[in-house]
Amino acid sequence: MLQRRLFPIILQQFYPGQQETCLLSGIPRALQHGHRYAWNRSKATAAFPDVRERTLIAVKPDGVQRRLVGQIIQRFEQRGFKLVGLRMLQASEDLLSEHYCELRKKSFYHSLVRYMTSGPVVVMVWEGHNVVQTSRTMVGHTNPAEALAGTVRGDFSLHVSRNVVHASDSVEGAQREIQLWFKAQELMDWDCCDKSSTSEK
Ligand code: IDP
Ligand code: MG
Repeated sequence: MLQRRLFPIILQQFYPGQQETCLLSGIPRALQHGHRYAWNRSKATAAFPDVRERTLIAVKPDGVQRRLVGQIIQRFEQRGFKLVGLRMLQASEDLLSEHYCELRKKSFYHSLVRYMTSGPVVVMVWEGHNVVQTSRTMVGHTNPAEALAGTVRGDFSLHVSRNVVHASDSVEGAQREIQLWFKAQELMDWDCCDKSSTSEK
């Protein structure tokens, strides 16, 4: 009974059906969606802490140019995450301005967009337990000079303006970015035959 009531809530969490814009990015989520959002979220996450948590990982143009796509995919596969979406594309300035909407006022914003449009990117959606936080750790500090060895940025890059890879920084951010880069039908639902070996669930 409880599960029947919670599943639609969870589906709404992960597939809200509407592409959000950044126009509301300065406003707290609970206010954007009303109190029900906050209530639903806390109920849903309490019952199913990480059901189908997904994140957006992108190999940036420098990573593609340097033929690092395979090694980056391998790290996420090796860790036990499940690949549910993959696209190679030349990103437009419009898409990047949505993707990096929080950085539009930064001094480096225009050079960031130039860098991100300088060649194709490979964008992926990965799924699994705590994938957002774990992938941030795997990717490493924004500035490669501070990134630890063993992280993607710590192993493959030198400078903050060429840091090889993007990873969403929160569950909400991941949902927004996934909707920006992928249509719902481009994401694959499939069962990993080894899922009981990588997680209890
Ligand atoms: P993140 O990629 O680790 O989440 P953000 O602060 O969200 O870091 O910045 C987005 C991207 O903007 C960085 O990955 C990097 O490519 C670029 N960036 C951030 N800070 C600088 C900077 O000081 N100079 C140049 N580029 C920067
Ligand atoms: Mg970021």
